[in-house]
Amino acid sequence: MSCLAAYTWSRNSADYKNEVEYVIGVSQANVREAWRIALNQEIEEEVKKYPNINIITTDATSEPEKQKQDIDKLLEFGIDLLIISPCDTGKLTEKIKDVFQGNIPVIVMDRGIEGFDYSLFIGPDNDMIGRQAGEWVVQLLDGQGGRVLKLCGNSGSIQSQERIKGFDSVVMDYPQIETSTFNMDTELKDKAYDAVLSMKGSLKEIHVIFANCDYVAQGAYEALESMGMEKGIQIVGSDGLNGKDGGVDMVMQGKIAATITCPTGGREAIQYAYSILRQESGVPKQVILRSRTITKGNAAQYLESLEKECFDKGETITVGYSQVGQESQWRLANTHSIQEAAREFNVDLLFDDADQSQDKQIAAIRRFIEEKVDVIVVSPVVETGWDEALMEAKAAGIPVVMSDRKAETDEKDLITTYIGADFLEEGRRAMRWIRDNIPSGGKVLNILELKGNQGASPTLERRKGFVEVLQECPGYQIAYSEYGDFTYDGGKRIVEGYLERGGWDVDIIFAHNDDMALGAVEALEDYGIVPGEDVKIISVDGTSDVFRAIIAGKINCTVECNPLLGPPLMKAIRDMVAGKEMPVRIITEEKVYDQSQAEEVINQRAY
Ligand code: GZL
Repeated sequence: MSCLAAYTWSRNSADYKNEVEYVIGVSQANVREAWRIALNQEIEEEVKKYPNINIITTDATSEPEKQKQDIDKLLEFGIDLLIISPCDTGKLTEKIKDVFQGNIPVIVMDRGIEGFDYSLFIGPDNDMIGRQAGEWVVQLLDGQGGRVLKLCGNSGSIQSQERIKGFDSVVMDYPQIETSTFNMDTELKDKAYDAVLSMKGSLKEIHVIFANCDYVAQGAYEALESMGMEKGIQIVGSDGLNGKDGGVDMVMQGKIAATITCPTGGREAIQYAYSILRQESGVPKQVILRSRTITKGNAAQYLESLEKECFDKGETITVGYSQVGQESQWRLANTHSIQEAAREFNVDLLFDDADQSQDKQIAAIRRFIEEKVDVIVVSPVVETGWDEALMEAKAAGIPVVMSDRKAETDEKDLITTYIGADFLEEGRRAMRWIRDNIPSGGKVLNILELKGNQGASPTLERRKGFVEVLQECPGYQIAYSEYGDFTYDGGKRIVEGYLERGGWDVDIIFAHNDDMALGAVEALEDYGIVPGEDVKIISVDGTSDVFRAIIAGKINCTVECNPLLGPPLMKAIRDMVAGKEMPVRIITEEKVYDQSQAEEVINQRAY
């Protein structure tokens, strides 16, 4: 059941709360814009399936200060979980952090906030939406080039900026496409109408208008129509809402050439909220929703897909899983989690261990295709070189999921979903910990970097994130860096080699994973250097072995990288086979641990 706050406050809150097991507060930025109305409708529709949940919705009328008051009222009411679509990310971050740290689960929707002080983020990839719009505009201009007007409503908002940035990142590769921008401070249709009308004289050179939301696209169309110019200029919108005058409707009426969908996530928010309230395993940290390009050619089919009932018949699903190898404790825990979850989710798992060989992984993919599995999952040992094999899987009609590590492909739509960690953030967290806990004392401290295997996404991105923060910290430098392939022996070998060359001048070791850090510890001790004291050691993964080393004072910090991907992966696979729209990325929950809390948490560690 759901209601707007005004109605609820007037009732005896005890009754409303005691009627059900859970009350969820939904703090809306506003309930005026079409996209937000759609979000509300989706939440209310989904919550009908949960008789033990009531929701209370508040409307901040786009005012950050009012949204903070709304949150306080919801907390006073005694909600069990907060779903919030923030008016303004910067101004709500601290408030959301207070709620989360006050042990009320928080699901942030649509607009991301700084940091990770929330239970779950569900939203679109607005940069991707912009890129998809840019790709369609390039197609519309058919390589002939032309002039594009970017009509940007609410130009100060983060999602407008991300959409325009994504759009520009595509069209900038086509010098024959010239763009101009008209910024408006709101996304209102009438503002767009007046703006386009005011450009009458200069519209003759314009071939396409890109509107960063369908409301603006509608205003632009109506202005062009009033000047008899609607046939000469094509419009590409964003949001792709269905319903009358929504983006999909405008495409079907021929008013706009395309719209890029921006799913609201309302359904997923209630589904995950229920899992969080029941403390179920497998709830990720971020769910990034997929956007689709809707044109006259696929609009009807898209609308039909929305009506399709997704029902998991519980039948056995056959999954071919190509695993990197057995190089680390993390990998062993990851394999165990995948195999356990396969049994739990009624998945027949064909498991192949590639011993860190891409050739073996590609051979395994081809074997899975021959065996006509339902889904192929790959943990790619390196980021590139997958196009040919994945195109064969696509031709065979077998969806491919990337688990744990990412793959880059030239061809589009070869990968259905990525489920794993935010390696960039892991690298940033490692260097932030160094900055905050190892004062450089006016010197420049030397860092020895033990890297994973060359070309692997965790290797590339952990380094990139680490360096991003390092560049702001003049008291530190990477003095030496070498690939250790994520193995214990790799870490040991690099440190021994450095020691044997003489002149040990390293203050800090940053290891891309725990196994290499532990190998480094052995090498240091063999040379009479005290690890954790003479040399501070920071690693990534958070395995039990490293927790024991932290408690023994030999390692100083580990940045968690969750290997327990089995439950969210198998749940996503069952959803996909049942016909549900798959998120484009599912990112796992991760923390940072050091000597101040290692002893307290080691017994809770699952790997
Ligand atoms: C990270 C994973 C990395 C671990 C290593 O998701 O791919 O590979 O950090 C593992 O321990 O070998």
